[in-house]
Amino acid sequence: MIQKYVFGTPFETEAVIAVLPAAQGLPAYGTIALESGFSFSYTMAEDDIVYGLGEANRGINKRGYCYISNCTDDPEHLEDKRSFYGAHNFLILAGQDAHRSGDIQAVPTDQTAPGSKKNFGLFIDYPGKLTFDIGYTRQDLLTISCAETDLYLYVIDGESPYDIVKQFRQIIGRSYIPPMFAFGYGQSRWGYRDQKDLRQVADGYRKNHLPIDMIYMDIDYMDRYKDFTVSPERFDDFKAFVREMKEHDIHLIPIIDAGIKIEPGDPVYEEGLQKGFFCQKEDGTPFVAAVWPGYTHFTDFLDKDARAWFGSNYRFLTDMGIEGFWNDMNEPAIFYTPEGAENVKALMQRALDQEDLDADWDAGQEEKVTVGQLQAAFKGLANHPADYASFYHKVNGRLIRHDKVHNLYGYNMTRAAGEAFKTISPHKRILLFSRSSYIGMHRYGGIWMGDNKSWWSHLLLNIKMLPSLNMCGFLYTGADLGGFGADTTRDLLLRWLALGVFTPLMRNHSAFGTREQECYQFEKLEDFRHVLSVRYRLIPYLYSEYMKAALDNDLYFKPLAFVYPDDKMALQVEDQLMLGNESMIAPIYTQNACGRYVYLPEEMKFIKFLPDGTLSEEILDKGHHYVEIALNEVPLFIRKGCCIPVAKAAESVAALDREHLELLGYEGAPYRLYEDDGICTDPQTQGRYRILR
Ligand code: MIG
Repeated sequence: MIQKYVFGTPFETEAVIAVLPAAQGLPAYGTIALESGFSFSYTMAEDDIVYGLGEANRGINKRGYCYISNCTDDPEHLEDKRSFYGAHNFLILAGQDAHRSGDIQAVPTDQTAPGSKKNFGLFIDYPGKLTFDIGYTRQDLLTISCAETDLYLYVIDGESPYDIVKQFRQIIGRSYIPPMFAFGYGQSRWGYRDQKDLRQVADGYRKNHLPIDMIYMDIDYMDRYKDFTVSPERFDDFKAFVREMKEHDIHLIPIIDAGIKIEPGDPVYEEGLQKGFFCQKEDGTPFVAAVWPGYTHFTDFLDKDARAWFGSNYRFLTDMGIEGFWNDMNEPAIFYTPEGAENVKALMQRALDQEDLDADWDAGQEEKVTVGQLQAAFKGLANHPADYASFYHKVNGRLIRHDKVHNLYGYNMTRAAGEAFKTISPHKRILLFSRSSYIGMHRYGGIWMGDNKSWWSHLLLNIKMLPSLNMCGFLYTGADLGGFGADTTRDLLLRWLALGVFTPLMRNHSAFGTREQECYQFEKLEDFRHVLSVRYRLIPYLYSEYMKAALDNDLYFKPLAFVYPDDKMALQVEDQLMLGNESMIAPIYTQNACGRYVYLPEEMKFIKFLPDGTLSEEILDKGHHYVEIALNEVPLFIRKGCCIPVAKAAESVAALDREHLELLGYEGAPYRLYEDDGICTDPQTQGRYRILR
């Protein structure tokens, strides 16, 4: 059961599409205070688990830290960070038959008897900054708070966390469905400059028989970083180049950035300006922010006409044969504003004019500029809170200050594209994913997890984020395999790819200036070929499970606890995931490990895809095991009594034989396969199920 509580005059984010009546009174759980902003607090029993929050730091169980929904371009994903690129305000409190202590503060209004199991979900539909203190200030206290009291609070009662997720997913609408080629492997790098570089990547894969379906184009393809342009110096005939790549079964996937370059005479800029589609400052002039193209304007994606206009511009690239995009910098990221730069300049001038620099500890003693002040000023130029409070959106004729709706920006940029594709490409799906997001965006596109690093710890973070994102509707997702920032290593990339084999978005991406990490850059290519082939062999299964998850508002990745709720051990597992309905993954995320411990909540068949193309299969009992997994092997566990289909290896999705599938797993078990042509926009009517035996 879902109750919708209305506080004040909420902004319509359109995250929820189901029409629900407003509930009377207050929620059955927790305490709500409205004196200084909004706050919801709830005392957690010792072993309550908190799930959710999508793209957030730390564990699958979110207890023990503080998280802030405030979409931020921060490439340092350190353990103490509280905000990443997305704002996914959905969580679940999962009670564990706990005996709730007597001296509870902020007493839940409905104290149930000790020993009862209680679960509830919360979705706080609020587009500004929102804080989730989940046992940070006080270990037993959950507090959700924000500065204003205008919001919708959805409270979901359910039998189990899993049931709560399914109910939630029902009201936020069906998850985005990409074309099937998007289940292939993709190579990306910030730094492929031109058609020559891209051709080299295509050759590196095709000539070495390394499977691939997509090559991503980063900002360098554009004419001086202007959206909806292709550099004429770097491509002689872009349309022909797109065609040439497609002849090799390679889809080029260009990036689109949020800011539009200020360049008098440029048609996109001129039109946006003339029609008033850019965000404005208080004085009515368009807001200016420096990003890659230099000074830019930000399209007002909350204005439906501006959205339609921006979206229609994607046609420039679809007309050249492009079938997929990734939307970047849409938090929106700001390097600096002219105002911010002036402030720093003035401060720097004062520092230059004084004889010496005061050390930090002298701050406040005199009027002198301190070293700390200078450093903070430079650091604070980017993504400065004051800048986000200095421009406005037009929503139904009303002006709304950006910081109050900040978390909706990337969502609506991607929505602009998604809505436009309905006209631009009514019958064929377009690949689309975004960096920034809010719940609701999951209907229009997927997300990637942003600028991680080539660190083993980020491989583990990648695993943990997956089920949380699925709970919030983001099914098409994955991280930069091999790591974006810093230099990767061969073993890290191989292990990360062995996780990526199972993530819907399987993309190797790296930053400008880092070690090259295309699979062919390393010795013993055949190991990479093998891992990528396993992905292709599994595509019929992964696609089928993805489609079931999307069409049934279900999860593609689940925590073990969702499937084995009565197994106390399973509740604690954070480095293994259930995939679809038949399998479990347990990736290796430790340097130099030759294997790992796994916990099996029931008997399972342990499968290894071996480098010679054969399999090893072993039935393992319920319990703890140490399993050996070499660097060039891909492990998978199949649930008792289940089977999964596998195809023959292929080098592209188009070349896959999806007709002749083999079953893997328990003898005699059937598999229900979902199939469609992988491209039509209405899979519900076109798709069909086939029982494989
Ligand atoms: O300021 O386009 O997350 O994937 O390669 C960096 C360059 C801008 C950030 C993205 C990353 C991309 C990079 N972009």
